[in-house]
Amino acid sequence: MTKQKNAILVIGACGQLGSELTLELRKIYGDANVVAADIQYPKQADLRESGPFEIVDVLTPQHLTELASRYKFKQIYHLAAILSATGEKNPKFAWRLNMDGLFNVLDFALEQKVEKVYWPSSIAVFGPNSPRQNTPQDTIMDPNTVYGISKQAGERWCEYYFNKYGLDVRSLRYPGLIGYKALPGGGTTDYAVDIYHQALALGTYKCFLSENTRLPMMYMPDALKATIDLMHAPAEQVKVRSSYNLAAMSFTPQEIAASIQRHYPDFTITYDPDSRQQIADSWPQSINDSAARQDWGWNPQYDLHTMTDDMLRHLKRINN
Ligand code: VAH
Repeated sequence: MTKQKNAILVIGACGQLGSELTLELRKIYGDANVVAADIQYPKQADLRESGPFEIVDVLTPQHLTELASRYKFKQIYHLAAILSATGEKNPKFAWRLNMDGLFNVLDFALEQKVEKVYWPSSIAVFGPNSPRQNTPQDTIMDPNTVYGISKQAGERWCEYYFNKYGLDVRSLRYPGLIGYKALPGGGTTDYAVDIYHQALALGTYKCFLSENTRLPMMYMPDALKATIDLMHAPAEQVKVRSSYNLAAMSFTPQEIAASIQRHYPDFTITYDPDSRQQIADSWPQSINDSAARQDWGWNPQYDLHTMTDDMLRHLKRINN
């Protein structure tokens, strides 16, 4: 059987980032060339119907080698992971999925001579003793969630596979990501997506973080642009092989509520912090992403109000 050449594999394609990144990559490389993979079939029709889909459990290497009998992959985007809040409920599995999944993909990419691998890190790699304002690219990192520990360890391994084996692995430390196409799964920043849905559905939102909890955030179109810009950058411009700090904005639940009230003056928010408050309090409030700006021209397009305007416009369209 002849293999399909120049294929791109997206593992974790049904997730919040994966479902949007897969569609974006299909626009660039052609629907048939971007293989979406996850442990379950996508619910989203556009993701399901726009190109190939494969059931892959990244903890089963045989799933990957079976794919390699039918596709020659030139790029792999490995997005499957357990996020911060869910990870604290099942720490050992979160470590196993986030780390063994990464090793399986890195080794598969070496075996198959994949040209480039993308793997997402997070601002969760920083911890209580990291500088909280304008957090530098290189600084104290003492993450205290399993998710953050696995992302910090994963960054070390990505840099090791680059230096030791020459594998072109690239990575970004995403802030909280906000999009209208897919719901987030188990993160501490998920409130910033839920609030828009609840504003339209109920006119009120009960926030699981306190009103002044400032966190770095980013609108999904900017996250997609950063990911694709990094992967398209010439290798010599990619000087950071652990993971790049990436930033767009920082805001509090009170500020995002005020942004929504520009459209819905009667919208109300209440606060009922839960265990995710401790996680948020261990993270930076703002990020220094000068390395990404200098090395490959990173430049975000959305701020809080332009994001809110776009989110509400799309959610109203989808819900009507
Ligand atoms: C989380 N959305 O909340 C992810 C992200 C910076 C936060 O890594 O776990």
